Amino acid sequence: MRIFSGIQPTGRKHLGNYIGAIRQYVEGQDRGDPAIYSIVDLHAITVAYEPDQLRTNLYDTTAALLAAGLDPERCILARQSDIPEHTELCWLLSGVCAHGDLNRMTQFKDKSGQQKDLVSAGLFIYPLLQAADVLAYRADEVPVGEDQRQHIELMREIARRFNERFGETLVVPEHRIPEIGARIMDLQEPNRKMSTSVGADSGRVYLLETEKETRKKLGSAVTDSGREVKRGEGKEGIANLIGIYAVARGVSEDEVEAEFEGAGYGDFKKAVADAVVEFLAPVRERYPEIREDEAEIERILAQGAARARELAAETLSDVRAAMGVGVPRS
Ligand code: AQP
Repeated sequence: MRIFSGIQPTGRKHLGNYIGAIRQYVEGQDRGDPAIYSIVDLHAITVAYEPDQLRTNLYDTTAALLAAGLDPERCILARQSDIPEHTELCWLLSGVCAHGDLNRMTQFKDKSGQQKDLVSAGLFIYPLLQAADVLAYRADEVPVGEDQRQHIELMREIARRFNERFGETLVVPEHRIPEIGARIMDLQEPNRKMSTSVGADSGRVYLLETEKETRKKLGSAVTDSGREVKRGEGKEGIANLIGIYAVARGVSEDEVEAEFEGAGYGDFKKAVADAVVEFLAPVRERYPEIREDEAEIERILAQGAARARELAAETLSDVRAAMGVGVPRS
């Protein structure tokens, strides 16, 4: 089974990214044959950004993934822009991707509204590049958080349409969305997902911040006027904390409710903070040493790119042949 997922080198990764995506990557590296993880720098240029900052963020994100447990000997870890097959396939697939489908993408609607100076064409075709990222490897499975469901549906549709038009060439991938923690909510506005670009810092726990900061944010997470540690109508804040605690401790949400029956919100929040601090401690401990060695990060990415390119080139050769593009195969 081939696994592929991409993660943007944008800003500092948060608990939502860790629970929804990164933790699944680590688990997938022994199931994947292979598991391919891409730091998708070409996606990050679709909104306003600084070139120097992009490079720094790329090292930060790669080091965070390694610190989280990705092992370059057990998976392929590569930088998207090192593999030109992604962008070539994006263009080739544009012939079977409906403009109307891209127009319906809710992430584009949300993100285009946030842009101050320019809504780039790249932001509009972002899901098409994402489809190319996955389809280039004929991946069977794509681990992502809930917010990516619509994009995965689109890439499935693109693969199906390609195969109908040009013959069976691409694999129609399945998403892998975690049962608990698929949508970690903002701690201050629990009706909205925890996000890199929207909301105050106090609403997101960063993967790499101090224990003190994490405790403070979880301690002041918005709850409700009730008392019971239970999920339910109007209890989005508590439900979010129940999900976070369940993931951090590796138990079910029902078990969390049973454990905290009769406890107050204050005690519960303290327990959540303890659990999250312990959950993230190994990543935080390993990170500084890994991040320091940029030459080693580049070596790992180059090794990953070489392996990834071999796989992507095979698909591209078949796609070109099926589409009647380029020199005919002998
Ligand atoms: N709140 C979340 N809960 C669970 N999973 C989440 N993901 C993102 N937010 C949550 C998952 O993280 C992966 C990486 O996402 P990305 O590469 O798109 O990173 P990003 O855009 O920098 O992160 P955000 O927070 O999603 O940014 P905004 O909100 O600014 O767009 C994906 O698998 C995603 O599902």
